[in-house]
Amino acid sequence: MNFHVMTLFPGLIDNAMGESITGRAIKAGYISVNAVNIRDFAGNRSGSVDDYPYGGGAGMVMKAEPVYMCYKYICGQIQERNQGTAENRKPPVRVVYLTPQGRTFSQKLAAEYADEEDIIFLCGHYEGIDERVIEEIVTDYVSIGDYVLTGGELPALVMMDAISRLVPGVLNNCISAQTESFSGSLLEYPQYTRPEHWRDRSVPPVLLSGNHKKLAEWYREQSVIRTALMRPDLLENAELTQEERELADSIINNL
Ligand code: 6GU
Repeated sequence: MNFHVMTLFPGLIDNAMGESITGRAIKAGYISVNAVNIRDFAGNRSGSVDDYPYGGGAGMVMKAEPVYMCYKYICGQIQERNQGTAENRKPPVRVVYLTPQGRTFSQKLAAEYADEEDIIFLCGHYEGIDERVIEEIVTDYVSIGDYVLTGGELPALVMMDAISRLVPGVLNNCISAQTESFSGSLLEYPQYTRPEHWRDRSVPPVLLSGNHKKLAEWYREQSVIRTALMRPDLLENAELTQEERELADSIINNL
């Protein structure tokens, strides 16, 4: 997976992605991060990338041409890399514009993006970007939730994090990406580590039993209970047995 990010703050992207699991995945070659500074394509000595909005109003708008030149530069990099390979015959790379006006990001969309070879993110700042370059290059409009941030960098980082952990090899235990929260529409069961007794709380005895069948049943039951308590809305799309459905309903009806 090759992430490309058009941004005015490439340091924010590189520094965040360089840490923890994504940092390790970059070093190991499972993912790459190419943060490109839109300011490098300002095409004037002052390096200005924004201007006053036509029609007036508060704030500044990012100019079309620097964004377009930045996009063309990244397309050139991708094309050069794919020269003479089968990748060269693939459909055009998706360009994701981070905007609170977009569709809400989800685990399903993360899984869809994880299948792509390249993704280009466009991070806006100021009051927005000249609509014409958005119309020209953007394929996907994505938001990370119903609140307004100062720019698209944090949303791009959120998305890259969620996508990265679905790329084969990034997590050392390949089943953990699947079994965790949201895959299968159930939340994750609670986890415990040593000591067995902490203050006046003990680890559930079943976890010490070593009985794998009992353990699997307990994990599953805890996931159902937890989802019913914390996110009953998720149960609509969950695949539950008759027994599990009754357990969930009894929890919801007793709230
Ligand atoms: Cl993608 N961008 C901005 N600026 N604010 C947001 C967002 C994106 N998603 C939620 N809030």
